[in-house]
Amino acid sequence: MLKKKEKYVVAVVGATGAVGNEMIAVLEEREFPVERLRLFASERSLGVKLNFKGEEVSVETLSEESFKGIDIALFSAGAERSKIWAPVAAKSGCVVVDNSSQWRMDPEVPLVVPEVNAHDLKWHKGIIANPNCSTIQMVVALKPIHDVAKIKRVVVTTFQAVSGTGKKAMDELLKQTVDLLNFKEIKIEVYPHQIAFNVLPHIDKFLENAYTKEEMKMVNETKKIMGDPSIRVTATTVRVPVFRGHSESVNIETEKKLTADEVRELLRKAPGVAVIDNPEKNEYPLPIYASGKDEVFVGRIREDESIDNGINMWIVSDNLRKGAALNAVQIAEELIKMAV
Ligand code: 25A
Ligand code: L14
Repeated sequence: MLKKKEKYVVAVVGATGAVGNEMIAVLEEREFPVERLRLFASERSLGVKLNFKGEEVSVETLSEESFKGIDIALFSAGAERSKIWAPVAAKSGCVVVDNSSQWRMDPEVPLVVPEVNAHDLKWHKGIIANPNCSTIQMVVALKPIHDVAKIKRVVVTTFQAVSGTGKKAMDELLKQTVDLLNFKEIKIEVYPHQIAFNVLPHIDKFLENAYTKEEMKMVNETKKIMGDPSIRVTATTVRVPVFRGHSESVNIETEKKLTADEVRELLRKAPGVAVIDNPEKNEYPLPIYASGKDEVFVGRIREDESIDNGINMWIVSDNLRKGAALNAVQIAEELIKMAV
């Protein structure tokens, strides 16, 4: 458990990555009570200095002793690193908020989106998991609907930005685009196919059931965060040549009938949600506008005319902010509210 203090020693593990960078920015912007910031990455980044509140902070490498004196550690260095280092950190009394997929489905680890299930933080044992980016933005919009009308089934298709994969993928999209426009040969390294000017129905690895791991994360994590294993979810996750901001086409079937107006009303009042739904003015959520913002944007809200109690909507959010860094910092904010 976190001890109440005026300011906390905070660590970012994976500080030089796409999500780690954003974590540092979000801690600064939200004026998180940081006594001292410690930054960790691999040996590749030794010597790198990153800016926090106008001061340079040197990147360190991890060792068994690293977590001594650290109160809160935000991890985003991939599942392999979290598997090894999150328990080491927790053992030295530090509370870990882990962005990787490593601990999310562990029954001993709460999986938290503060707007949906902040109450689950009460039972943490030193590690708290930050959900998958596509799942986070979806459940923020689903929760207020589920509370009044009980969602029976969700059918979701995602349109995911390359920044979810990390910096290398962002470089690859940029480089392929420039090379193609200059009639040069392209290099394909990060994804199995060209990503520039293309759409890939493939995120993370394929599993035995023919779904991808990303798709099954959406299925399983949604049930765990919403605390309702009866919600049926099916997902198709797709990579698109967008740098930042995941978009989702979401169809839901509810037990109780809701009109599109009722859904808009519910979502207008929902924490963390912004409704943009004026089709007559061509206004709907777009990843280029969601980029750099904190909200989960919802639009194209309409009744599914093919079933009795169905709603279609379009959900967009910045995958590096609400989908990763912001959600992790919000979890840390909840933790310090609960500290005694
Ligand atoms: O292992 P996984 O689960 O498959 O996940 C790996 C990828 O997922 C991203 C992450 O992006 C990583 O590439 N990622 C992880 N969690 C995510 C989430 N929730 C997520 N993406 C979205 N949502 P990344 O590359 O932007 O960040 C990786 C960070 O982790 C640091 N790191 C690596 N090993 C570490 C470590 N930190 C501590 N201890 C270790 N042992 C990593 O630091 C980075 O901060 P770095 O020093 O290794 O990277 C510095 C720069 O080098 C680039 N790079 C990465 N791999 C290679 C590389 N360059 C050349 N060759 C490589 N093989 C990085 O892009 C970074 O800019
Ligand atoms: O958090 O977009 O499980 O490639 C791992 C892969 C997030 C997105 C996770 C990607 C993800 C990601």
